[in-house]
Amino acid sequence: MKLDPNTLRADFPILDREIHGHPLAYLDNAASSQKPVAVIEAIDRFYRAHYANIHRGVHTLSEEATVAYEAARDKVAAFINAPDRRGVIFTRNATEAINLVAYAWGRTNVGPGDRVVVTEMEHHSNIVPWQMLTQEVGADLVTFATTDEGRLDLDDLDRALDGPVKLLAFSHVSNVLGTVNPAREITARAHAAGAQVLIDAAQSVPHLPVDVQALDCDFLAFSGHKMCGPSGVGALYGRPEILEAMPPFMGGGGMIRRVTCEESAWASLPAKFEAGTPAIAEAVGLGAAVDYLSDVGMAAIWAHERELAAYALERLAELDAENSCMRVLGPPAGERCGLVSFTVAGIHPHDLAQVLDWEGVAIRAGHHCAQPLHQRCGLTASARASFYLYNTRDEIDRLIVGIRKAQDMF
Ligand code: 7TS
Repeated sequence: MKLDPNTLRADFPILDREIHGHPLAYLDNAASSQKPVAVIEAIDRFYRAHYANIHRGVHTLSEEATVAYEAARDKVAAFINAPDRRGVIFTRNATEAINLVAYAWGRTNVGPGDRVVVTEMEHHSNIVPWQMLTQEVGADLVTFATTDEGRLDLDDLDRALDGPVKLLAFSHVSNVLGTVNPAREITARAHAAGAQVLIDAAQSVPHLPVDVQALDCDFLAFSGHKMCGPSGVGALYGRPEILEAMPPFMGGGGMIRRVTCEESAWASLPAKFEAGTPAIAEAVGLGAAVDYLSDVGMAAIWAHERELAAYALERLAELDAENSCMRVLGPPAGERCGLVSFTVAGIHPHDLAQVLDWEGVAIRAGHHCAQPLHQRCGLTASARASFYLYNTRDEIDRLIVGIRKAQDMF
């Protein structure tokens, strides 16, 4: 079923805001998404009626809070088709999920001379933890290339995997190029080379149906705040047998079975990786976000966003046809998600974002936490419009009008 963004917009109170006297056109969804009433109310209800700490009280509220928190885990597990709920660990965000793997798995499984492979199109969250790990243990960090068209260079993957490679970590969808990477094929090739695979799904889980069993990945990381959920909660999926074999990430309450003054024994999964009081209400909110997205339908959301991206590319191409002013990053419409990064000749992306803000149009400008990719593109910054289920063609038209205004000014 096709979704109707104009109906869905009524679910998002913030979209009623005016910015500098204009209706808000929120086109910065790759950075973070807005929240529907269903999520806001689920959090409100939880704090008003059911809040207590979890997994420790015998009193009623603690039991209710525990049930709500664990129900959210079941929802997240079903959403990504995890084979086992014990493989879903709540973290603060995708960044923490990746760091969990880099510390707990990496420092046990990666040694001197081993290789960790990443791609040139990664977000800093999927580069820096691997730089820290490989520098600490004396392993090599190897990058495989991106083509001029903004695709992963799969021919270069063989070179990158040819060695004692322990892990391949790559993004399912690029937050700058919008490229949807052939994740299943890449994962299969890494497995054939003896590596384990971490997929950074921060830009895919919110936007398209993601199935960890079909992908066959070993780890998958994402954030709640980009998928209509609250900030402060995200998730790591890991194969339970791998998570079982890993030492904990952080020590503290909740992750132990038994503690003496000398030593401790770990709790079973998933508690082993959830030290301390977690983001309880936020997890409940993420569960509500999963329900909301599932009700709308991920296939419909994906189709809508791709349609918007195709329309945006078409409109940007019109501008370019007038005076060759545009450079659009990434592959053609059929191969990308609902975001478009670009530069406009003679206008710094930050100035463009400023002019657009005066028109009520929110976009992001900068390196989008992907400096190596921008260097690869010969840029220091770009402008990015990123779409979600509540965006409309009309908002893209306003983006184009805003770009024209900026061109008149500069
Ligand atoms: N991986 C990718 C591919 C991302 O796009 C982001 C955030 C992250 C990881 C990190 O997510 P976090 O929730 O842990 O911060 N990307 C962006 C962006 O493109 N603009 O702002 C944040």
